[in-house]
Amino acid sequence: MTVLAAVDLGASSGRVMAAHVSGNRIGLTEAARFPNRAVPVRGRLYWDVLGLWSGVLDGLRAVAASAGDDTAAVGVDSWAVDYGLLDADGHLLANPRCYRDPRGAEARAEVLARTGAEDLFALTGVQPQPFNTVFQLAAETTRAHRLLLIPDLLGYWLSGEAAWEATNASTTGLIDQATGDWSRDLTDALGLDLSVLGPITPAGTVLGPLLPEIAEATGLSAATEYIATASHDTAAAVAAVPYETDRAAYISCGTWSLVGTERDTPIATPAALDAGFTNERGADGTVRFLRNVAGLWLLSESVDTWRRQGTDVDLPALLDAAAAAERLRSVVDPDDPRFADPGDMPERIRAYCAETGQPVPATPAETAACILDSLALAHRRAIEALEALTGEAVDTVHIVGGGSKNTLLCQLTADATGRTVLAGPDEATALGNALVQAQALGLIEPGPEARRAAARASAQPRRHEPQGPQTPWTQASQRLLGPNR
Ligand code: ADP
Ligand code: LRH
Repeated sequence: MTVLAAVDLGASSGRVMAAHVSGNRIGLTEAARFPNRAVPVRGRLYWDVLGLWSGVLDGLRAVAASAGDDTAAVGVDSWAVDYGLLDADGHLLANPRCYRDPRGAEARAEVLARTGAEDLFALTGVQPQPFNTVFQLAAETTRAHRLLLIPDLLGYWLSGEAAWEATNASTTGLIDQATGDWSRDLTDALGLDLSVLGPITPAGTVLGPLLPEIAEATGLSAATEYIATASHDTAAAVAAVPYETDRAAYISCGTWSLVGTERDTPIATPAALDAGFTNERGADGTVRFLRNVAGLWLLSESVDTWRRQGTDVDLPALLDAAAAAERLRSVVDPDDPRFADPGDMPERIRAYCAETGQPVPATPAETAACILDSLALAHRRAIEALEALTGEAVDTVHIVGGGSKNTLLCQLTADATGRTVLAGPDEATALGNALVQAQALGLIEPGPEARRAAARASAQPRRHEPQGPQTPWTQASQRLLGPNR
């Protein structure tokens, strides 16, 4: 049986999965998992990319130990927008900055003052969020030879080949959506050095075998290929959605909730800009029209805070207690900028509730209930905006990623949206990463339809039907979020 190693680096954890391909079905086994978190130093926020690299090598060793020469290929995906800069000899110049680092917001204001938000959105199709690569790069002073997005950086270390994979490149805010290539007009206008970027590589390109020293260090065969898979984690997750109808939306739910659909053409209108939507590229060049909702970040930061303060919190027990708590007692807008930085999330939630005249969540259970009710409302807001902007009705919502294991959030999303929720796969990103690799090797037929059939064959989603009246959700939504937010 052919095995593919799918390396998936999320903002909260990295994992290496062994993907066993049999016919058009892929089964995943976890070879390694390691925590990931941004590291603050002197007011800056970095990723420990070398710690992640060590975790990846450990994981590849574990794949080699179990699958040996059956391992045909390796592919890496990660969160979007962040990058490492290399010198002319190919060495890393500094630790990559985390997208939550404060520098992007200031540069964003300066760039938008020059380009205008609507014009920049019309050019790139990318929602001007402070963390976009374009704003981070505008804040850089370092002179570099090359810029590689995180998965391309790890791919370079594994294979020796530099690539600029298309799905992740599409998140940078540096691409002209009309041509699909880096926008020279934009980089010239902003004084950015286009020479640090290279040709865009389509998802599913075989870059070549692993470097001999990597094969030796991991025990993988020297014939193992490195594949530029759909390297944006959200693109990989969307590539693994087990669609049952063509009126379905997805929520790729982990640190973020990415709520959207796949389309043939972008929507880069002022209305889409105002509603917070972005146009990213899918594995087959489709448009992933989606909105970033803050996601389970609020919960994971809360759990970290309680642990730092000496209260050990068990996630399943916390979710049971949140399920038993009163619904919609207090709600927050998860996308309020005050929740974007790492820190004491429960305190910020208490302050928000006090300011808005709502009961202040006192216990972890009440806080978790507030977060999950609020996320369900934010999911509803995004689905409604999606329908309004696309003119297409959504009857089913697929929740994929780690958040699909949160049965309470899935049920609340069904209740709040009034739509069927299909939950899973929870490792959709690794599955999509492996599906794109399998197609690149000809193990699965090419094209989106064959991949969707393989995604369906590989996943058994859990069904949540909406329960209870819609009215409390509608009222909470209007009260707090406003009709169009
Ligand atoms: P990322 O890729 O952004 O790091 P994941 O897709 O791995 O995120 O999802 C991580 C989130 O999934 C966690 O923050 C947690 O809230 C949720 N999660 C993980 N395991 C479980 C579980 N067993 N039950 C409920 N939620 C879970
Ligand atoms: C999710 C994700 C998302 C981006 C964000 C920076 O992990 O890739 O799609 O917007 O990280």
